Amino acid sequence: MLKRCTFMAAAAATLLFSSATFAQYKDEYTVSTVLPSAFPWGQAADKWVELVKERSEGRINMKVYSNSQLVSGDQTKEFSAMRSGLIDMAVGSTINWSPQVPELNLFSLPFLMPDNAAIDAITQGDAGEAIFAAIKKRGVTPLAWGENGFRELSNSKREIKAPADLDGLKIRVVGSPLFQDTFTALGANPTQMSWADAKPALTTGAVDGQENPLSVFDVARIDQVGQKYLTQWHYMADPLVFAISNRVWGQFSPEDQKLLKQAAVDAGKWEIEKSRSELADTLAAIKERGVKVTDLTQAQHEAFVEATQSVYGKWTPRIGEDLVKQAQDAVANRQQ
Ligand code: X2X
Repeated sequence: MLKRCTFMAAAAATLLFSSATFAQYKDEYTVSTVLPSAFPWGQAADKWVELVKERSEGRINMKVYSNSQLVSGDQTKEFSAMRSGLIDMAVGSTINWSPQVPELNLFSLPFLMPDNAAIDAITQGDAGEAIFAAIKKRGVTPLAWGENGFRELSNSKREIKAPADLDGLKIRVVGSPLFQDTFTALGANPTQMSWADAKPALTTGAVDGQENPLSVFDVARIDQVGQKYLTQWHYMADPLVFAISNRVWGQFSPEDQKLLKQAAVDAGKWEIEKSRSELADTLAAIKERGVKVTDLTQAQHEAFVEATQSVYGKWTPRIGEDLVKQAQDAVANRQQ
């Protein structure tokens, strides 16, 4: 009898201890994205959800809410909503979170990263770690990297081969004021608006052009709204970050934190490889639909680099001198 009582007391204590340490899990965790499942970005989120469900044997359930619907279409509010716990998790773009995390503007510095190896050298090295620390400090726990891709320039008016060709063109941009500065430096007329508003604005001709990765141009059929010219200038690439609100993160047991993180790492790797390997086919499909695709010569490329130098002067102090230097060193020393 005594033995039995002791056992029951111990069992009760264990129960009490575990429920005090880890709050009851929610039936479902919200995962915010801008782009839905037809795009690599949405597929990255889907993969994360699937891996977590499988590996937790259905204990942890996540549901993707795309088109920034949890923030009424305003993608630049996603980070704040996650920080405050209105959104549990997200697979978000560095561009959209840069108003709240100034360090994320690093990736938007024009022509910082010439190729995929340069992106990887930053995200997988010390600079990437410093960026994750900056995100964590602002209330969100970053778990892994994904990729939206190199952003190319399209417009309805003319072929763009030199900064002068951009003169006066109205270009839709998103996110941080850095984009205003880049496009103003190039002589264009940038207008900030959400993705939800972008296609209608292109359709009515309220704007002449936009910049997005080839996969986005292709899947969203941007050519159908009069975007006949596309310049592959690779001026920047926005990594995606798999992340979870600090408030929610603390409620998971250490084992489940590990599970969530590993699933994000695996989903991110899968998505990055997939989207990079699909790029050539995507480009071919875009050309086939009659879009005039322009590649720049080295000299033409240099003219764009030159014209956007002022952005570094203004934005390096805001991003952090050390971080910019760390990233530039990583790019210079990258493995090809
Ligand atoms: O709005 C965009 O251009 C998009 C979909 O690429 C981002 O969310 C950064």
